[in-house]
Amino acid sequence: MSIDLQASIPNNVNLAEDRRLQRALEAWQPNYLKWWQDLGPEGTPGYDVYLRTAISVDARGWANFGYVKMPEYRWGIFLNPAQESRVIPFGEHRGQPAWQEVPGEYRSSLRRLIVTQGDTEPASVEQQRRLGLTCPSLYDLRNLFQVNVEEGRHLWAMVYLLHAYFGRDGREEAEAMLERHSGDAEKPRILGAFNEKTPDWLSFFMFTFFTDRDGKYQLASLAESGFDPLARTCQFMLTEEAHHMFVGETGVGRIVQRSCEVMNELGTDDPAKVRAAGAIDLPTLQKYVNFHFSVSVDLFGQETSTNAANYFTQGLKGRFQEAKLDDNHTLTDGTYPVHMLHGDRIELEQQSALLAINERLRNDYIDDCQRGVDRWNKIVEKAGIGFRLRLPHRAFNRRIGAFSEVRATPEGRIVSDGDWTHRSAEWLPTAEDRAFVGALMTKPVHEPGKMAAWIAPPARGINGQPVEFEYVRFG
Ligand code: BYC
Ligand code: FE
Ligand code: FE
Repeated sequence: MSIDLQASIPNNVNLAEDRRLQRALEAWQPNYLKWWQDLGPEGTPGYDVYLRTAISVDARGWANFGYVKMPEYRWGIFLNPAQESRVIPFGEHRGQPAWQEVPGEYRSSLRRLIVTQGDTEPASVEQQRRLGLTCPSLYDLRNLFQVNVEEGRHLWAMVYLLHAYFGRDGREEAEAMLERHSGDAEKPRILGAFNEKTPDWLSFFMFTFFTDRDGKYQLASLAESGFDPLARTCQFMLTEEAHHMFVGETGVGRIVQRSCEVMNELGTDDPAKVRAAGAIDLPTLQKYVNFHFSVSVDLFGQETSTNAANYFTQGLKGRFQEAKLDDNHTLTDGTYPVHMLHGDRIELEQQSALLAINERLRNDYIDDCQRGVDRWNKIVEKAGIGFRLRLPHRAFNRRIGAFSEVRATPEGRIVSDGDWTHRSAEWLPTAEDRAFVGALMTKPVHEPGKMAAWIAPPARGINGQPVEFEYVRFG
């Protein structure tokens, strides 16, 4: 299934045959481009970037690599091919034909899910806006821009659904996507993590590891939706998402590797000496893990949620890999163990499986994060260093859900406000830590193949190109 790249809005949904929709999207497009210019990667319109562009949505090779100026990137609307006679896979409508139009009674719920998803995409581009100015290499700069243009396309994916299926209020929601901004006091982005800053490259790699991974799990749940256009849109977005998590995992992994090399060269595990040698000490990396993990687990919502239960029963949002789960896919009885707060103790408690949908997805997510952390620890182990990175307890530093009411250590012990104030500098990046990391990254590295001192080179380049390939030309 190939994409019409020559159309003013590249697509594989026969946009040319729907003049009303085409006009509506063509009216939105200039606003999008203005937003990209104002709040997308700063100072980059003239750059030629070696980018991957989707040209087909089938499994065999959908990507085309070449130099592109980002404002000319082929943003568009790409859905996975329709599955013949697909049925709703879960909930009370299970087994009925998947919806090709929005069911009237679920209109506002669906719109809300699509808006929440869509809002995160431009938010992340805004958060990453200035990182290009301090890139550690051309290879990394190119990866940042690849992530940025794809998040821009993910916004297109949701805006298409709003315009195509939600009439006037869909159009208004599409406009509002470009009016809310990350960290804006008056009109912030919807979800907490997307109003945090991504001020430096360590934060960027942590963000793409932890927060883009929330994207993976949320998109996978929406890819099960009984509303077929949403399911197909999200299925294709997931193919792009994999690269974002690759950038995060290998980015942090290369920093870990460089830190270990410096420790071994100097024969020390003294953080001050590692810092003085221009690398990031492992305890500081741990604090960044603690921060980004905790704001990302918040993105899964409350431990027990009637919203999530309704989305599931109504057939709008499923579970991760729904088809692989061995139950009746309606969850009318069934229980699920949930971490609950009892006074100052955290205990696993059986709850209605239906109410526990968010917690279940959070568990799938945490398991996946743990696998990545294990791979980072392999690097440390191989270097012969005793330190291990760890995910903090899910109760640590929460703002959403039951644990937002208490203070918990990274080990999951509830402590007093006084203890927290006293000790949180051991657990979360301090202003001084952030200043140190920021100061390491004041100058960009633009020489092909060269890396900043705080990060090891990647194992290989992009698309079979060497690491020293000229991934970005500044023109
Ligand atoms: N911040 O019943 P609950 C991505 C609100 S990332 C602020 O648990 P629900 C990407 C909640 O709205 C993926 N508010 O909520 C990554 C509710 O409000 P009301 C993004 C929050 O609905 C990197 C109330 O608290 N996609 O793609 O079950 C780069 C009660 O909570 C937060 C999606 O999120 C929060 N963190 O669950 C680029 C998928 N959490 O009803 C892109 C769509 C909860 O009291 N969204 N609240 O007014 C959803 O499925 C759900 O909205 C959530 C929340 C899972 C987020
Ligand atoms: Fe995305
Ligand atoms: Fe992403």
